[in-house]
Amino acid sequence: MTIRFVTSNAGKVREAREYLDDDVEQINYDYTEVQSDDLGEIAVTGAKEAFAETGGDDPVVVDDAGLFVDALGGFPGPYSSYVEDTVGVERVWNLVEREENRRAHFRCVVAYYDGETAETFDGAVPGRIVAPRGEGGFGYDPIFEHEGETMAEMSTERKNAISHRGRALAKFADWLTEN
Ligand code: ITT
Ligand code: NA
Repeated sequence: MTIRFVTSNAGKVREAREYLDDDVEQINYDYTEVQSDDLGEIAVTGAKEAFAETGGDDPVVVDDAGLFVDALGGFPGPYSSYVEDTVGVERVWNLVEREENRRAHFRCVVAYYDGETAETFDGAVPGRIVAPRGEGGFGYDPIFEHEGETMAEMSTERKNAISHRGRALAKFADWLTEN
């Protein structure tokens, strides 16, 4: 089976390819991101729209993720993409730099839709915000540290083993095998 991963983010596709046995094809379709605090709702709505608008029979997957910083009341959360594009990750570190509590977590929801069945799979990973380190990964990876390493310092395999997306992909892969 081919899974059509609807995203503009090649980093997500790289991680999914390393995780899933199925073929993963990137589809650059810009689905509507509904305004919601619920990553699952955003992803399912996007998956249904992408399936309807792009044609084709292969199932689609949409992945909605975000960084939630405790000391900032969960910011940037659902606005993570906008914040990365406008202020950038270095300045998110600057916002947290003087805080005593630098805890944060990443969340990810993978939504699957095949024209009939819609399913979501989620994952989260705790960590802390640090000064940028590392060249790998993408997005907020350089400022997100988990067990002593930033996600940008990890191999894709290591990131998948512990990350929000890896956990969501693991549930998704189990579900695919059972269905
Ligand atoms: P698509 O919506 O096209 O899939 P996107 O990069 O905008 O691509 P999201 O809205 O899910 O994807 O991502 C929200 C932000 O969080 C965005 O700035 C990403 O770079 C970042 N992000 C998502 N997953 C991440 C990860 O595993 N590590 C670091 N940053 C991540
Ligand atoms: Na998104």
